[in-house]
Amino acid sequence: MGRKEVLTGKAKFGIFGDGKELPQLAMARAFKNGDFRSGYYRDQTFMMALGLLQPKDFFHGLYATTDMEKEPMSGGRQMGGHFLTYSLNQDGTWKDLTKQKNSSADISCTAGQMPRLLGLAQASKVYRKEKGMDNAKFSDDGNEVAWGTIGNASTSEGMFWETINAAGVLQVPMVVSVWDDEYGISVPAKHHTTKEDISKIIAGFQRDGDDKGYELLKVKGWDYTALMHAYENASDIARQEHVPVIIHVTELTQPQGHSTSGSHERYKNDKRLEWERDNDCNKRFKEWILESNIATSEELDELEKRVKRTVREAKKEAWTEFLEDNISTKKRLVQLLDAVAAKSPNKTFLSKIKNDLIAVEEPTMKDLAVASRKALRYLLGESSAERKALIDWTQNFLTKVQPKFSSYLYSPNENRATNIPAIAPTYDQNAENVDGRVILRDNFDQLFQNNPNALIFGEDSGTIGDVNQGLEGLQEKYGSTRIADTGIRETTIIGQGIGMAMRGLRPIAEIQYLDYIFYAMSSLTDDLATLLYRTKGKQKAPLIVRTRGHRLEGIWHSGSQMGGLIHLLRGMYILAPRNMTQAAGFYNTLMKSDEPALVIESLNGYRLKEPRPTNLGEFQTPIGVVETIKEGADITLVSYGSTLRIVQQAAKELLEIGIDAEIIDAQTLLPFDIKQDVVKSVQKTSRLLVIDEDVPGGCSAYLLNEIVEKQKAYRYLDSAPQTLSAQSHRPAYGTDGDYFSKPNAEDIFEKVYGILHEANPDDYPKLR
Ligand SMILES: Cc1ncc(C[n+]2csc(CCOP(=O)(O)OP(=O)(O)O)c2C)c(N)n1
Ligand SMILES: [Mg+2]
Repeated sequence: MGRKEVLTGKAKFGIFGDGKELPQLAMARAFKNGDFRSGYYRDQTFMMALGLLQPKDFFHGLYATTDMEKEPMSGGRQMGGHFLTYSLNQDGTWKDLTKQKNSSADISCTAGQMPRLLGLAQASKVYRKEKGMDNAKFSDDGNEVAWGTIGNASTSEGMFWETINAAGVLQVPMVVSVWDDEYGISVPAKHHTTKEDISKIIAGFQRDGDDKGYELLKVKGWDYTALMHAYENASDIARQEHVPVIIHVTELTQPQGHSTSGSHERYKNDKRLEWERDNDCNKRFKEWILESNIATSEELDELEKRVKRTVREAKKEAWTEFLEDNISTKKRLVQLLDAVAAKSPNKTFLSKIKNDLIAVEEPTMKDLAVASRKALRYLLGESSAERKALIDWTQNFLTKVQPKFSSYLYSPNENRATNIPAIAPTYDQNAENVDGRVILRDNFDQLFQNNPNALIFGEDSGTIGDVNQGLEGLQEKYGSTRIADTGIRETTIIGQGIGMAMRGLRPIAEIQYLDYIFYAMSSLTDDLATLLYRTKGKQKAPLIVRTRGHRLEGIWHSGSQMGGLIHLLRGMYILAPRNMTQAAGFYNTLMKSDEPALVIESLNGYRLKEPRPTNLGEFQTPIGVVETIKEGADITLVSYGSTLRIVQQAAKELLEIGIDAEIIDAQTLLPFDIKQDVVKSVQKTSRLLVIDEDVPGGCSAYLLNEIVEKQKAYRYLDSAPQTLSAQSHRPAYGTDGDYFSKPNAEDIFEKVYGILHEANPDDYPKLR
C-alpha cells in the first residue's frame, strides 16, 4: 500500500521492511526497557512490534506531514523509514530512558548507525563501572543492551569494521544483527563480501578460552524458533557478561525490490525470484504456525483481512490529516485573492492565479506560498485594504511555516550554549605564569571533579595524559574509564561520544590532531550535527569534541581547514580559542550547555606562558562573542587561533610607523559575533581585513560575509574589505615551508600598509 502511494504521486519515496519482518519480531521480544536500537530503514516491523510506530504514523512519514504529533519520527524532515523514540521532554530535559524502549534516530548513510551504536553500548559499561555517576534516568547498573541492525551489503563499509573491532576491544553490551538478503540494491554478495559470507570472515572475532571477543551466531531468517533462541541468548550474553554479539541472519528476501525506485526483476534471475517466493519469512512463518497448530488457516485469513483493513483506514486517515490544514488555508487564500482581484487593474492575472489555485485539489504549502507571493507582484503600487490583507496573510503564513522546516538546528532551550553567561577568570595579584597546558590540565581536573558524568577518551589521552600533557596525572586520579586511551580510530571515537552523550554522559572525545578529524567527518556532519534538527528536538547528544590544530609544521600537522568545518558542521558550535585560558573557559561553558561543539586548541600554544587563574573550573568563556584584544583607529583586523599572535606582532610593527590597528579575536566561528561588535569597530576605523591560515575563500570569506553582508559593514567602509589567508596548497614543512605557505607578519604588515597606501598615498608612499 505504501508503494502505491508513491506510484500515484502522493508520496515522493518509500522504503519498507518487507522480507526482514521475522527476525525483527524475535529482536523485539528480547528488547527491554532501557535498551537502545541503532538501526536502519528496514526496521519498521521491530518498531511496530514494540508499539513505537503505528500504521498511520508510517503513512504520515511517507507524505512528509510536518506536524510532529502526526508524523512522530521527524515531523516530515526525514524520508519515511527513519525511526526514533523521544529521549527529551518539550523543554529539552531528559525523560527517564530506563523506563522506555529507545531507538536512536536513524540516518540514511549506510553503516552510519554503527559508530553511534558503539557509544550507546559503552554507556552501559561506564554506568556499571563508575558508581559515582548520576545514572537515575539512564541506566540500571549497566544492564542495557544496544542493538544494532545493518544490511549485509553495508557491512562492506569501513564504519562497520571499525566499530566491530572497537566493540570487541571494549567488550560492551552490543548486539549487531546483519539482515542478509544477499543483495545491496541490485548488487549481489559476490561484489560485497569476501567469500560472500560475513560469518566466515568475522570468525576470527569469536571469543574462546584464551581471548575475549564476540559471541557469533548464525540463524536463518525464516526460522522463528531458532530466531527466538538466538535473540534470547544474545540478550543474556550481552546484558549479563557485557560481551558483544553478532547475529548473522541469513536467507532473507527483498520481495518488491530495494525501494520504490525500482523492481527486483531487473537484477534477480528466475531461480532467485522463485526461491524468494518460496522462502519469504512471512510465508514460512505462516506455514510454521499452521504446522504447529497455533492457528487455523481460516483464523490467519481472517487476521490478514483485518490487518489490511486497519492499514487501509490508517492510510486514508493520514492522507486526510495531511491535507486538512492546507485545504482550509487554501480556502482563506482564495477569498483574499478574490478580494484583491475584484479591485485591481490586473484582475485578469490575479483571477488566473486564484483559479489555478482552486483547481489544485490537494494543495501543498508550496502551492499556497507561490500563489500568494506571485499575486503580490500584480498589486505593486496599489494601496487597497485588500492588498494589505494579502500582504499580512503572506507574511504570517511564511513566518508560521518556515520553522516547520528550519527549527532546532540549535537548541531553543534555556541552556543553549550561547545563553551560558561569561564568567571572567580571576587572578591573584602576583599570578604565576605557567605553560598553557598546565592551565588546561588543572582546569580539566576541576571539571572532572565538578561533573561526575564527564569523561574523556582518545589516542594517548589516558596513560600519558594526551600528547601535550593537558591531562597529565588525571587517569591516576579519575581512573581509566573516565580518562581513557583508545585505538587509532577517529570515526568510532566520535561514535563513542555521540552514543554516550545520548545516554546522559558528558563525553569529551579527543581527536589527536585537527588534520585527522576528516576520518570522522561523516559521523560528525551526518549524525552529530543533524541530531537535534532531524529529531525536531526529541534527541540530543551534548558531545564536546576536543582537538588541536593550526600552525605547527607540515602538510598533516598544521592544517586549519576551518572553511570546510564551519560549512559541514552547522548544528554544532566551532570554537578556535587563542590560548589555553580561553580554551579552558570554553570547556567550562560547554559543560553547562546541552549542545555539541568542536574546540580547536592552538597547537603551538601549550608551552606559551599564561597567568594562572584562581577560579579554575569556574570561569566561562562566552560562546558567540568576539573580543577586542587591541584597540586602534585606522583599520579593523579580525583573526583567530594561532594566527592572532602573528597579527599582534604585525600590529606592533605597524604602530612603529604610525598605523594603529584594532585587533578582534573572532574566537567562536559558529556562531560568529552574535552581538555584532565587529561592525561597531568598522564604523570607527572604516577599514577591514580578515586574516586566517585557511585556504583563500575559506573561513575568511565566511567571516567577511558575516561582517559585510549580515552586519552591513559595507555602509562604513572607505576601503575595499579584504582577506589574507594561506596559500591554496597544504602548508609545506619546515620554517621556510611555514613562512611561505601561511600568512606571516610581513604579509600582514604589507597588506595593511597597502590598504592605507591606496587610501592615502601621500602619507603612505608605495612600499615596494
Ligand atoms: C554511504 C551510503 N552509500 C550509498 C547509499 C545508497 N544505498 C542505500 S541502501 C543501499 C544498499 C544497502 O544494502 P544492504 O546493506 O544489504 O541493505 P538492504 O537494503 O539490502 O536491507 C545503498 C547502496 C547510502 N544510503 N549510503
Ligand atoms: Mg541487503
